Amino acid sequence: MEDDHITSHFTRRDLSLLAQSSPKSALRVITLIDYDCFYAQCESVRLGISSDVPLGVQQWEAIIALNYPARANGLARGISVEEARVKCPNLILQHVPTWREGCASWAYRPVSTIMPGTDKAALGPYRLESRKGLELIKSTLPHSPPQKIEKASVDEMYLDLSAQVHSILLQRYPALLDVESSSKDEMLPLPRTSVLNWHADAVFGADAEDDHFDWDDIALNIGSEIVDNIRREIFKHMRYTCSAGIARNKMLAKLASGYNKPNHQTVILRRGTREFLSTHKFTKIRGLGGLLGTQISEKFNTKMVSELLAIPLSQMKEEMGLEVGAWVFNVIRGEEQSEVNPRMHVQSMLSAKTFVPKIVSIDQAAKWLRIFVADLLGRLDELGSENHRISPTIITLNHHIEGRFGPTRSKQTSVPSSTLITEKMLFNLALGLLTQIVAEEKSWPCRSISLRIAGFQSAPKSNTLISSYFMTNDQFTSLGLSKTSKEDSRKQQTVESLPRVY
Ligand code: TTP
Ligand code: CA
Ligand code: CA
Repeated sequence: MEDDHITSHFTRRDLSLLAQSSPKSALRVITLIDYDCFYAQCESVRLGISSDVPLGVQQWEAIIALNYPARANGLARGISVEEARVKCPNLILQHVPTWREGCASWAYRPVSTIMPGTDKAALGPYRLESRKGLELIKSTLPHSPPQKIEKASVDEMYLDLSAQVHSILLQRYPALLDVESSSKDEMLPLPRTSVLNWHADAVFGADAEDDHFDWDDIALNIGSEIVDNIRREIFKHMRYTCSAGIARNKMLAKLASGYNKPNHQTVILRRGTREFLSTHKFTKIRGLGGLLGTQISEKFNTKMVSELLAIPLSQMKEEMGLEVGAWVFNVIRGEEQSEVNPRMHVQSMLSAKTFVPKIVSIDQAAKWLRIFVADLLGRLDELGSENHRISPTIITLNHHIEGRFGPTRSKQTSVPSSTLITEKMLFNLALGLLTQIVAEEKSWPCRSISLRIAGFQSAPKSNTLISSYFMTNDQFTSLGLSKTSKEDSRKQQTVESLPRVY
């Protein structure tokens, strides 16, 4: 046969690294799935509004999410409500739900009644949808090999599909099993496949003439099929569309997910990487969006990947430092090996409110403490699982007389581990802390108060003897949580008006 003398670029070692989902595997399959206009879709599905009607999600006077029909009318995130109404008179605007001073739970309220003085944005419904989507994805994937899913934000997740793709590869190409006995360094036979159904809307590198598909292409092809199926399931069960990128690492997968929005998926093959990256400004690359990206564009006087490719490694290292220089040199060539990390990294949670006008009494503050507690407990529930409840061991109250950038007084106490965590119990602890602060010096009028819980532990739900069932450090880590240390607590999750939480 014609291709008998041609071998794959990959070895049996590459195949076994794929089975282990090793970041070093040259055959890796990573995807990033991102919901299209997430909050806007949550609202249009909840309200039963057709997806072709322009819709935006409002928080105070800002619009924080817009669906694609609204974007087609020239609207972009950040536009004011007033301006949006002028540009797109048939725009439907839905305000995010709010917590309200004196009310026990968040609710969707008439927009005319929502005031920053009395309300606090509640993003629970979006987090809940996000969580449902994650559970659905888990249910579409086999349990073995173990699933590797990283929730990267409220509406996106990375999946390392390598191990699953490996099992499918062996089922579909049983000849690969025959190389089981050969040396790890021996080149694999080339796949005898010249036509592939890509299950994708764009594939970079698929049309290279005279080129044979190799195992990395086949692996990404299988990945694309899995992702296509996941997206169909999400639409079928939740009516949400999402976009996805499928590639050999997180950086390419993320960039590819945004290539063809909405409701499309894009595959980047090795030989298509350069073509794909050259169409982008390097500031779009994960890790190059911030200060580092600015430094590079100033140093080399360009924003385009294509122009940076001309800079030799030695010069890149000289200008950017050895490590950063090497990283940049590789990443603009599409080489990157960061892991898909299923840990949630939640070390603490904060609920806060800035008061306009300032509040003047402990009674007023108490109403907000109730809201903080309800907010935090709702989020704790989301962190737990069917069988385990997560509880904090430390609660801290911060009092900012002039706002969060002014002088701050804090009090902290431990949360008893032997009793059930209830709203009442946390509220009493918080109120006790505030009472201590107020007793020490003049505390009113006050601009802002926040409540933080930390030191999370996990306990089985059905058991009343909670304290004897606390997990060991290792068990805890495997759950995706880590014990909080002083060091850790600096990297906290903060949530007030910014909806960007885990
Ligand atoms: P994104 O994924 O950045 O945006 P999107 O899903 O609305 O639109 P796209 O189709 O382009 O992916 O953010 C997800 C949600 O997070 C978004 O629906 C609203 C919220 N969000 C904010 O509230 N403020 C922000 O600045 C950003 C970027 C997002
Ligand atoms: Ca999105
Ligand atoms: Ca996103």
